Amino acid sequence: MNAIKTLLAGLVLAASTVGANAATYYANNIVSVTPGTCTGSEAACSWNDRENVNNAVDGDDNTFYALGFGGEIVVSFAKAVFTEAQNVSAFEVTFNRMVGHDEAADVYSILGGVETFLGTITNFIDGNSLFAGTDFDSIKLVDVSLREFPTTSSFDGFDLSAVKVSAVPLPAAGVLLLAGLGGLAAMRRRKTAA
Ligand SMILES: [Ca+2]
Ligand SMILES: [Ca+2]
Repeated sequence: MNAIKTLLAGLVLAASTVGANAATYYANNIVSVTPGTCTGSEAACSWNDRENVNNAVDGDDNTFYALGFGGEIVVSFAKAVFTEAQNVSAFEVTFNRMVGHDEAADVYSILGGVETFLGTITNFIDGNSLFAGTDFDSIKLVDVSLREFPTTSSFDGFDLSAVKVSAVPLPAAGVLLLAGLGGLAAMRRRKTAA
C-alpha cells in the first residue's frame, strides 16, 4: 500500500510539474501582414494606436492591432517549429466589451508555407482558444468578422493583442495511468479489508 501511495504521489507531482513547466510562447515576430478595411472615421481608425502592427507581438496584453475587415497577419515565435500538440490562443483586448460589437478571425497553423485551418475564434470570453495537433512554424489569423456577424457594430475587425501557444499539459495516457493505479490501490484495499 505504502509503495503504491508513494508511487501515486510521485506521479501526481510529476504531472503537476509537467503542467507548471509547460513552455508557453508569445508570438514575437511578424512574418507578414495585410491590413484590412476600417470603416470608421480617421480618428476612430487610429485611436489607441490600433493601426500599429507591433502591438500584436509586443508581449503586452493591453496593446492591440486591429486586423481590419478581411485583414491578415502571420506571426512566429522564438521557437522555430512546434512539434507537440499545442493550445493556440489569440487574445482580443476587448472581450464582450459591448453588445453587438462582435468580431471573429479564422486561425491557421503553417508549416513550410502549408496552411492547416484550426478553427474560428471570436471576441467572446472563452472563444479565443484552438487546438493545433500538427507541427507548425507560424500562426495566421484572417479577420472574418463580417462573415460571422454581418450586423456587427465593429468597424475594424478583430483586435489582436497577443498570440500565445502552450503545450497541452497532461497527456491522456498519463490520466489513464493515474486512474488505473487508483483502481489497483482500491482493489488492494478491498482485499485487505476482506
Ligand atoms: Ca476591432
Ligand atoms: Ca499587445
